[in-house]
Amino acid sequence: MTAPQPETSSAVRTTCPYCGVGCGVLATPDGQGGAAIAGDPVHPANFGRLCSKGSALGETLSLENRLLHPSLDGARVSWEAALGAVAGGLRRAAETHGPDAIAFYLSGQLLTEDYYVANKLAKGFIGTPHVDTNSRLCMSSAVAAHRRAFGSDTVPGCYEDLDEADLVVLVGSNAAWCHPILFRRMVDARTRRGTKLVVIDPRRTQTAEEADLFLGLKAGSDTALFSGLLVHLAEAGALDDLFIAEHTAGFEAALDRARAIAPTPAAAAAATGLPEAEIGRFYDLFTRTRRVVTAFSQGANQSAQGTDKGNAIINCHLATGRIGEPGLGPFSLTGQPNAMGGREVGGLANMLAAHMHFAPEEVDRVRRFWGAPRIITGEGMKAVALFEAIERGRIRALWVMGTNPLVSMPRADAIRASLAKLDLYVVSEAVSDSDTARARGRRTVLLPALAWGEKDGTVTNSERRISRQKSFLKAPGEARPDWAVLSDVARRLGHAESFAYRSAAAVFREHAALSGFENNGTRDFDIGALSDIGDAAYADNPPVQWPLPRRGPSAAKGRQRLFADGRFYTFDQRARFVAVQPPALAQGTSAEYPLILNTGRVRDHWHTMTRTGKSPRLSAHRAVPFVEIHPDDAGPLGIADGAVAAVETAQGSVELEAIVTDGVRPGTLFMPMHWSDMNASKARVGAVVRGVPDPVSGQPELKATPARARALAHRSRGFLLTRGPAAAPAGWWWARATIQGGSALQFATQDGSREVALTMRGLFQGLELAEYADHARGRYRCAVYEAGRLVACLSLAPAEAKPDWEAAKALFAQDQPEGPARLALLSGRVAAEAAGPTVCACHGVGLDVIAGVIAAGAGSVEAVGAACRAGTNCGSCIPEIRKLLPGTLAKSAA
Ligand SMILES: Nc1nc2c(c(=O)[nH]1)N[C@H]1C(S)=C(S)[C@@H](COP(=O)(O)OP(=O)(O)OC[C@H]3O[C@@H](n4cnc5c(=O)[nH]c(N)nc54)[C@H](O)[C@@H]3O)O[C@H]1N2
Ligand SMILES: Nc1nc2c(c(=O)[nH]1)N[C@H]1C(S)=C(S)[C@@H](COP(=O)(O)OP(=O)(O)OC[C@H]3O[C@@H](n4cnc5c(=O)[nH]c(N)nc54)[C@H](O)[C@@H]3O)O[C@H]1N2
Ligand code: SF4
Ligand SMILES: [Mo]
Repeated sequence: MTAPQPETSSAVRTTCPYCGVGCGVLATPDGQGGAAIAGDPVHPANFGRLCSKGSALGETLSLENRLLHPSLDGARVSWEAALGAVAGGLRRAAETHGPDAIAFYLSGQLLTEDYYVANKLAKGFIGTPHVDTNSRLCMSSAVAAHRRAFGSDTVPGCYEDLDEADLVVLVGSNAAWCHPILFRRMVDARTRRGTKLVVIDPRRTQTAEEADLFLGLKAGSDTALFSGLLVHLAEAGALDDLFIAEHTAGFEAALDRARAIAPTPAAAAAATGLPEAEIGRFYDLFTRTRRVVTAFSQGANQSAQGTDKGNAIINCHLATGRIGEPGLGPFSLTGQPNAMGGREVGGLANMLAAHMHFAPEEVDRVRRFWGAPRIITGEGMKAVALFEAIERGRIRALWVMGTNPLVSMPRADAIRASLAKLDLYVVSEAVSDSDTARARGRRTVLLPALAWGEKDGTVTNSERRISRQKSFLKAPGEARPDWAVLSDVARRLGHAESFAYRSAAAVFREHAALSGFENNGTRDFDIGALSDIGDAAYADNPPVQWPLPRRGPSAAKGRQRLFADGRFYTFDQRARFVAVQPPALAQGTSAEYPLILNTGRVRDHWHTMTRTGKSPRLSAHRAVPFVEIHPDDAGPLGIADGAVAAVETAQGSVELEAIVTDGVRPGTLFMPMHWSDMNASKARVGAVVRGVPDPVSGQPELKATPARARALAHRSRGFLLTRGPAAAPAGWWWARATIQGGSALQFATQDGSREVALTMRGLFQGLELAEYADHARGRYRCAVYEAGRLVACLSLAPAEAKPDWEAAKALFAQDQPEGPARLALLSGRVAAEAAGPTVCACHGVGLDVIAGVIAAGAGSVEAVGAACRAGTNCGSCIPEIRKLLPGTLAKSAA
């Protein structure tokens, strides 16, 4: 008899929970709550590769900071009591104020099954239209642009198009950091077939450093650039007249408008702030190259004119008939792992379900399918309006699921204050300490959700590919899948029959059936072929691309590209050109707020850091919240590189470490969105961002808030490393990061070395303190031992001589450092070889080491890898390594 295989012996095929690339992951559980992580070699998104975030998934699985039990107003309660409080609160809100006093705020990180049930419950059975999602902040302008152009929210192409393009234009996308595995496909295409890369971004990002042509345009001026391109295509005789005549409408009006915005390359140059010669090169490349993919992301979407940016891009593709064929097309890069799934189920306030909206026959169809007499008949409020309605007392019950709006929503301080007006505030979360989970309404219910590795369901990536996320870990504490919790609440509200799901597979079947219901090719989203997938087939379902109808040419096998036949989902099957509005630049800047604050992402953190913040590897690349500022602005303001500066807007203020760089345009600032009140004294992006919504999509402008900056004077700077997270004394500026073997605070303070020495002695009373002090020079270092074990260490210096922490971090990784290491901690001198700031997160290789091997003769990325392993695993740091090589330095300076 053979013993059953232990759980640890086989790898589970699942999908990375981070970005919309949707890489396949092989997770091999270790039987102790952890897992070994590898790329899935057969997944068509990544063919075995993973970026730094995906590779470090194993470091984020620990249960510390997890929400493990339901709670009511801060006290642990049973599921029974929590669900009773939710159902009771929803019922009361509906009875007293009407069902539309209830709102749901969902997330592109929910699985399709969770999303489907939430949407059905709210729109079909509770009868509130106010269901929106963080995808409003992410994809909604792309959705609106698709619908205006194609009549449907369809991404026409696929990843293979990036392999097969001769020109890839990236608009407002830092793909090297945000879609790293797709970016590697683009770079590979360059090596293989000479694909050219154009990057359009007001900031010289890591992606821009890799480009053949970088267009550092003025923030918000993209519509002028692409209007100028449309005019140029017309003048150069590069239009596809047949395609325009047979498959589109509205060309003349769009071209007239483009002529009004940017009649000549010179006009486009003036509007965008770019040299005319660069514009000429771009227009020329685009005109000459048939196989062009124009991929756009948040620099396009997160804009007060985001929908027009999308349509200005799509106009150029329609005008040249460059859509629906291999190697070309407009391509919206989705951000979250299931941004697409959310759109499929209809999670946005302006959708109903399964890519249906609110035409009477659509409402009727969904009503019949769901058996939902109370179904809503029109759009609800979009995120910005929805949260404003809470401030006005219009929304009385809010259920937040899988998102952290107190960090990620614009005007987040105002939102935080308004939550107190809610009669019911429900948060479904995987962690207990997110800013949103720690906030309070009049009645607050926290519901613990299963996290990645525990939950089970499907996600859809940027190329419409549906993949499985599978559970390979035990459900911790009392955490449950969101779809099951929603179904329980539905039952308590009297809808047991319609929510009698026994598994995620059952939910998926219903979702698939709705997509195919009375479809007959009239709706793009159709996965009817999966509507009776069995439990076993669902469990093993390989990644498939929709559409996947029961009948027709792509029946049951999926389709890579749409629109090859030139037929679109408008009533006359013609695509639409859109006459876009002229760009309105630097809106709202004034003498008081003369700068423009741009926001975005760093390579190794994911959003509000509730997961990546747990990984020492991922926390090493960028460990403090920062603001990038141009030397021309920093100089007069007295802001020095590395010092702490305040960034203030009409909405609020943050305090960040300044990086003085000509990578941002003069007059602009850039700060990352990741830090929250969990891990920094004052660095929540949402506190300062204004978020004017795009008039078409309702997506808020997150890349251009009027702002000012100011130097903040501190007496001392330092770091404190501890085994567990330490709290900084009140009044200090600080940021916390996870390090190997503990937690680190970087701080700035008005205290001098004497005061800090006293603080340390107070904090670590009774333990052995080894100290070095030079109070005359404001320096103090201290190592704290408990029975020989190093438990804390601190280094303090005058603010302008901020101590470097790399060496101390390396020593702290040892539990019981020996003599020389103990001395090094105090002397501040590095005993071991200096590594410098981490560049390669996978192998922990620092800048100094890489610079060293380059100085010693390593002349290529490959040679650097051979010499010190940097860049040899996930490759996310290759752009940074390339920048250190002598040849590229010259190129980027040009
Ligand atoms: N490492 C990492 N990767 C991620 C995420 C993460 O949190 N961390 N999040 C995922 C999610 S949800 C998303 S939505 C994607 C986002 O992926 P991206 O859109 O690539 O990332 P962002 O940094 O938000 O913004 C991209 C760029 O837009 C530029 N930009 C600002 N204003 C303008 C403008 O007016 N015009 C143009 N052309 N560009 C402009 C910014 O300078 C920035 O470099 O990343 C996904 N991947
Ligand atoms: N200023 C500025 N603001 C931005 C952006 C920007 O570029 N600039 N980008 C915007 C964009 S594109 C996005 S996508 C958003 C992202 O912003 P958020 O969605 O607010 O950020 P996350 O940190 O991803 O929050 C997801 C939360 O869901 C929890 N979670 C994870 N899995 C599950 C689950 O299965 N169930 C439940 N119930 N919870 C779960 C996580 O613990 C985490 O707290 O931010 C937006 N805000
Ligand atoms: S590119 Fe990185 S973060 Fe995105 S899905 Fe792949 S491994 Fe995950
Ligand atoms: Mo996003």
